[in-house]
Amino acid sequence: ERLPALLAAMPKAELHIHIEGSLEPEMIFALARRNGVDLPYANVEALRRAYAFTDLQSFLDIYYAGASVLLKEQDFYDMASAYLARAAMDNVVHAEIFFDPQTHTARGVAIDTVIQGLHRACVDARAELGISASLILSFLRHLSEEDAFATLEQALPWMDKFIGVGLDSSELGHPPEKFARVFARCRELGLHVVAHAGEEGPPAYIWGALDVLKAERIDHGVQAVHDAALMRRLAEERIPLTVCPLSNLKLCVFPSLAAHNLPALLEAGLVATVNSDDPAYFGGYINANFIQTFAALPILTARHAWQLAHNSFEASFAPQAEKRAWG
Ligand code: ES4
Ligand code: ZN
Repeated sequence: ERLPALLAAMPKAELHIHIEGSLEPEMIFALARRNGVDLPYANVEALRRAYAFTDLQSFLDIYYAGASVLLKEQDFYDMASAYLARAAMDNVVHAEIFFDPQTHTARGVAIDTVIQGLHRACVDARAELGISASLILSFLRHLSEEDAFATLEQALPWMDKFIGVGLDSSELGHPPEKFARVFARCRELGLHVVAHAGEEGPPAYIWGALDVLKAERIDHGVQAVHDAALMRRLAEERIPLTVCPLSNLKLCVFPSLAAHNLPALLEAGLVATVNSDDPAYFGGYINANFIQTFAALPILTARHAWQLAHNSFEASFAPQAEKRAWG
């Protein structure tokens, strides 16, 4: 079978990866030791055993606990460097990486520490791995819009080190409209804007992300299939969806990969992409997402593989010339 080899070897862009979700249990324990942070888990195996999620919130509780070991600039550098080295092995040539500053500033870590460490890893990865990497600052939607504004304010001196903003964390009960003003300000500042919507939330949240936040891409968006008018809108405006199959499986959005709607999204002509979301927690990096999804859905062929790789470049915020060179 040559399809897994093609999926692994094809150059691709990764557009939906939370850098805090790339923190492997081994690195969590190494950083805990280095920084003298106490963890509520005895060892790596005990932590891994806690990775049995039932929904988004059950994951987020453990994900925020894992991030508590990140204190120094070098910690953020080491985390992002490890991800970029791993992504390069999967033939990722371009990555747009979410980071959650509020997860760190709430613990007293300066946003300068976070951004400088992550940015230095992106610069070094280009020189050492030939991978291009950009950062997207993501607001936590379970916190207030006022808190998001304060975070944007703290990030202003570092505006040249991130290309856009996103919206993540607990979706249900926190619709996009809650962040209308701060996203308007981000657009005025010339930042790209994306938002998680339609992961667990209804199609109305995807409409809100498009109409109110003016999101250029929708992260997840898999609930769009329940709204025919929305599907037409996404197809006509070529609004990309950054789909994360193993994330959807582990958070019980779909009962199995065989039940995933990626084929329906592609069939409807949407600019769907495949991404890893939180690879250390969901059991695989981007190539594992491709290979396991294609194995579970034999309707997907080499033609779909090419389409998904092509979509990942079209959907990226890389300069037009680079997108064309990648294909
Ligand atoms: C996330 Cl899977 C997912 N959904 C929403 N917010 C997130 N932050 C990190 N992973
Ligand atoms: Zn995500």
